[in-house]
Amino acid sequence: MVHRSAMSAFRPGAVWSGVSECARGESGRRVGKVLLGAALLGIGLKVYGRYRRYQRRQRWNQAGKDVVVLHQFERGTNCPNLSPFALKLETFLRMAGIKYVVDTDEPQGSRDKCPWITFNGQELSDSELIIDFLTQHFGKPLKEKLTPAEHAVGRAVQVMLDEHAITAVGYKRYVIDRCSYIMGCFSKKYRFMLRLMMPIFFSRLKRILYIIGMGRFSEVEAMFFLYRELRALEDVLGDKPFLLDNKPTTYDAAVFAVLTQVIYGCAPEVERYVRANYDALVQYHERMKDKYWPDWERCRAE
Ligand SMILES: N[C@@H](CCC(=O)N[C@@H](CS)C(=O)NCC(=O)O)C(=O)O
Repeated sequence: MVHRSAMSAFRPGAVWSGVSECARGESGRRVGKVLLGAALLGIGLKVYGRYRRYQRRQRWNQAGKDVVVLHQFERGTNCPNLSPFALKLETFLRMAGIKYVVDTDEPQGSRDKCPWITFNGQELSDSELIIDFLTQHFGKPLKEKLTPAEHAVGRAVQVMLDEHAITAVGYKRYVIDRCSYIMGCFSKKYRFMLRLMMPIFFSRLKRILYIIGMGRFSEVEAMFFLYRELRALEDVLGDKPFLLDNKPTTYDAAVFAVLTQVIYGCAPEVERYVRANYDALVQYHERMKDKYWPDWERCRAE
């Protein structure tokens, strides 16, 4: 009964005439103007954004034949990149001697992930797919001589680090420590943006890490996983100078990038613990750094 009387009280015609009467009044006209202005501003910004996007692409397409435009986040204050995937790709480009230029205007591409590249007018994303593509394109520039079993070990180590160890680092960096250390590792611009977006950024990341599973562990448990994986990495490395061979292979790019995050981009106590307990990994990291990042100090944000 109540429902029916409420329905009969609702007359669309009456609502419309109320609205149009209001719109004809002085305040109604003012609201209309504001709404129109906001809509025009929105359209204008969208058109301008598209134009800037088009201009950027024109510029990137002129980078030169076979020159990679590497789109990634800005440099960190104590390491070249706080994205392990971007650092892996940039390290690979250096290892393979592929010419590249860096862009930080649009660090996330069509899949909304960093890194991505523009290469001979083509856009590609995902560090693994990009490395595979470039390896084919440049005719296996690293000249690796690995057996299928060694490739399998390399792949397993890489997945362990890229898909698991790094989630423990992210959990520590952003959720457990609530960005207290990592904030200072970002460039000025990113620090400003992160502070502005903190509540949204934090709750999104917390939810993602919870869904993945890492976010359900205590700090002790998360660090247990991380350190156990570093020990496994050290066991695979053994006495060799590089992960699988006397010469670096593609897998070393991934190992180096993740170790960089662990040592330089996680937390001071983690860095101290790793330096005290994983000497072989620290020496390995130094070896890769000296070989491929002689300009490490220059590749740092203020
Ligand atoms: N599988 C991808 C992972 C890339 C990735 O997750 N990048 C992170 C930065 S470390 C990112 O773009 N995150 C932004 C987001 O997910 O919104 C790759 O290897 O390139």
